[in-house]
Amino acid sequence: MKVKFLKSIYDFKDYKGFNLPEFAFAGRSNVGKSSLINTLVNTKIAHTSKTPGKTRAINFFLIEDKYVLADLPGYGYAKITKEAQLSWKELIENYITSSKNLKILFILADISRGLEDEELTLIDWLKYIKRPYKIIFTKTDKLSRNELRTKINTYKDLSPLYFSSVNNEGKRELIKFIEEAL
Ligand SMILES: Nc1nc2c(ncn2[C@@H]2O[C@H](COP(=O)(O)OP(=O)(O)OP(=O)(O)O)[C@@H](O)[C@H]2O)c(=O)[nH]1
Ligand SMILES: [Mg+2]
Repeated sequence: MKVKFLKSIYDFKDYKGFNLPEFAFAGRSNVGKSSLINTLVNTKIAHTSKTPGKTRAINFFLIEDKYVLADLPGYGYAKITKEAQLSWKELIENYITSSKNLKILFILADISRGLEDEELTLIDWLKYIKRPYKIIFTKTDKLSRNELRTKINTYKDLSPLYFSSVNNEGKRELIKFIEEAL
């Protein structure tokens, strides 16, 4: 896949859009947003880390000269200052409410944790502002086949996607989902 880094923004006033459809990845810090982007495009273009709080800006990547992926900073990471937490929150919320090109917001959640308060609050808010979203459960490689089957059954009403950056599970389905949304 052809991929090019476009830009990082730390402040929403620096966002002008790219006149292309955008897909953004939100989720708790360390859930695997940057890893997912790298897996999707077969390139280590987004920075990843074992330490939560790695992605501090919104990073935009151009894919196949056709659409844009946005890697958002993670939420729910307590070890940064209140001030930084608020500025990330503001950046993410401004982006989600104001981007005219945002097609779908992907909400990533670790399959082992499931959906917690942060995810449920985000989903309620997206419904309220009428923004399309899709849930992606990450790190499916950490579960046994049986555990995974149980989870798939539990969450079937949400029609989520399942993804692993370790064994590429769900990669084709996610690409297909994006292509169909375009
Ligand atoms: N087992 C497993 N580990 C993963 C997977 N995806 C990511 N990780 C690991 O989880 C950690 C965090 O990954 P990142 O992709 O940096 O997470 P992030 O959501 O971008 O984190 P922030 O930028 O801090 O918000 C790294 O140690 C990754 O190697 C996965 O599918 N399976
Ligand atoms: Mg990241």
